[in-house]
Amino acid sequence: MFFRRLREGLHGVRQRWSGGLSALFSGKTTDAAFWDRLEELLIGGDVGVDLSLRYVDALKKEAGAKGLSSPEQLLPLFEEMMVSQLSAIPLMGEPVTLKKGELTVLVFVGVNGSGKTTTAGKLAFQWTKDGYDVLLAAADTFRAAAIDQLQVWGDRAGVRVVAQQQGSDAAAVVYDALQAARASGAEALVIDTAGRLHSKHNLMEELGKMYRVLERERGDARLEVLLVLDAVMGQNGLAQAETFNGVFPLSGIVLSKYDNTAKGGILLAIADSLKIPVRYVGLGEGAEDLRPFEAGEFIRALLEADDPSKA
Ligand SMILES: Nc1nc2c(ncn2[C@@H]2O[C@H](COP(=O)(O)OP(=O)(O)OP(=O)(O)O)[C@@H](O)[C@H]2O)c(=O)[nH]1
Ligand SMILES: [Mg+2]
Repeated sequence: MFFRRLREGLHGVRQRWSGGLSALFSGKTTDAAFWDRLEELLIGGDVGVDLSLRYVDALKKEAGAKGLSSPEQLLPLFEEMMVSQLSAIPLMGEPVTLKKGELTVLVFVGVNGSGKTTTAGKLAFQWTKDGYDVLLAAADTFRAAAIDQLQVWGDRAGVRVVAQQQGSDAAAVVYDALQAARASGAEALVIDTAGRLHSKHNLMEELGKMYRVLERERGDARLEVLLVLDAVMGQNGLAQAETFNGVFPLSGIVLSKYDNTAKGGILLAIADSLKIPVRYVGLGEGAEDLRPFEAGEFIRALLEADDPSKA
């Protein structure tokens, strides 16, 4: 089921990126044109210039060392190269685990509309279903609608939402929510924050303030910070990850909207330069549409021939 959704979600990627890759790897020779085209497809797929060149070099070397000359023989090597690059990062594909009787605080950050509130709602729903005691916090105080939207998820999950008035200090909401979580013995405090441009200094500063409150007040509660990245983000995802990580050290990424048109290469670039693991993928708007990321399947689906009978 998961794989099928992932494959459906990856349909856009395959068409735009690996449609070309699978055609390339079903060709006859690994001549200069082959390597140029590979480089071009990788860069076009948001892998980034630097990493694309390194992949091409590494694959060339392996091909030479092993005496392989047909693209078909190189495909599994290439796949393995990308999978092991992702898998080498600690916590890659690991969902956030809760501990019975202990508090885990989970904060969602990201740019406007990336899927923070939805992902917070999905996790609150799933964790409640798994028998954990969960609390939601509406630290997006910019829009009244944001609080209402989280409340809808709270109602759906049967989870209390800690909120203040629209326009109040987000760090104060975080402080209140932390006290409430302690007082009620909650095992998860899931904090939704306002969407903000990573390039807007004052908004990032507000996030920094939330971080300082959490660090100061959380005691022995565990803190997890997930950046929600919209799958269609492309190269900009790397800049977002870099900036957010500088303000609120990230423990992972959620790749949302993978059921829509999606580009995957940016994950490789982020993994390469920032070593931040992808923990979840969002595959729709429903409460169940959040799954742990799976590096092997992700890369295989990327590279697979676009065979409609399997989709
Ligand atoms: N198809 C699909 N839609 C999603 C997914 N995640 C979120 N959405 C939709 O994307 C839109 C934005 O999601 P939100 O959760 O409101 O995003 P946000 O980051 O909280 O947005 P702001 O608070 O405005 O910054 C909503 O219409 C969601 O239903 C996903 O995995 N798949
Ligand atoms: Mg939101």
